[in-house]
Amino acid sequence: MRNNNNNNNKNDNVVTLQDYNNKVENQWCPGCYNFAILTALKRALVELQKKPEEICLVSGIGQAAKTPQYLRCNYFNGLHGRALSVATGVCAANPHLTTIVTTGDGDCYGEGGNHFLHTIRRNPKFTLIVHNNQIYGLTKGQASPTTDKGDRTRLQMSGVENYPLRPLALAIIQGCTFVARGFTGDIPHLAKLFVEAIKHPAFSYIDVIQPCIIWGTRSMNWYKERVYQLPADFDPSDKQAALAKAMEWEDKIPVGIIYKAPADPVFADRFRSEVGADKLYEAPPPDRSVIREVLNSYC
Ligand SMILES: Cc1ncc(C[n+]2csc(CCOP(=O)(O)OP(=O)(O)O)c2C)c(N)n1
Ligand code: SF4
Ligand SMILES: [Mg+2]
Repeated sequence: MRNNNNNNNKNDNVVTLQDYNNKVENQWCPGCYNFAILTALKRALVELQKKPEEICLVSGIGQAAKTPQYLRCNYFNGLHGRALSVATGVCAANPHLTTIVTTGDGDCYGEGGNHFLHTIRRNPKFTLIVHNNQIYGLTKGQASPTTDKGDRTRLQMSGVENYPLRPLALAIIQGCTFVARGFTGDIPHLAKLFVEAIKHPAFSYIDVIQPCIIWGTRSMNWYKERVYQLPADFDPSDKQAALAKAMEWEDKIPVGIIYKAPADPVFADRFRSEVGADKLYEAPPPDRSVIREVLNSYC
């Protein structure tokens, strides 16, 4: 795990946006809506007065998955599709860290689709933020599981043939107790959703609409014409109503907290009580010779 800490010019106890800035050169296209997610996430962490050393960001591979490198905090940039497994391990080992996964629709719903389903069932205490641009951005424009049927991409030149995944509905059905959709066209609203998700005492999940201005099949204007905030009288504890909202797409796209329920006991607590591994993060690392012996047993 890395700590990209290169900002040491502050010594008071109030956390500010400045605390999360680092000097890593950003590789996203100018105007990419990933910047909106980065800004909203920093604002949320400041709102919660979380210190950078209390945060661990985890990602897989892709444009979205570069996000952890652009905040000054602990991070783990792992294999494609495997962010959720790493994050589960992080919060099992150290439940005092605020663990957040920031990754893409391809990474989370395609390569990592299996982990998406089973992580929800396992219910670890971390927040999953999916930058959903409905495309494989980094690899230059192939359809992802959320690309709409009929949309033409660089690879699917006659239009995508498959039906798109409906990940929010899947999450509700699988028992996720915090399911939301955010929009990069409204950063203050997105930051509020992040705050609520991080405060949720179990696995929380936000799918964020993030148009890719280079390879995406839908423009920001297309989304703006359809996105609406859930009304104040919408009851997110009503599962059937939430499922209906989670399926809404094309003509109207709701954003906000779609489903919220009382949290079940989280994975790390169950895990620690099962194996008696309290304060696992304080345990010394195992002797290298022991690890070598285990590895050699596979040769
Ligand atoms: C095992 C494996 N398969 C494929 C790839 C190639 N690859 C890298 S990123 C990516 C897609 C990323 O799409 P998404 O998660 O939507 O991120 P975006 O770039 O759109 O933000 C793919 C297929 C890889 N790195 N590893
Ligand atoms: S290719 Fe798309 S997702 Fe990637 S940085 Fe550019 S605009 Fe953003
Ligand atoms: Mg994508």
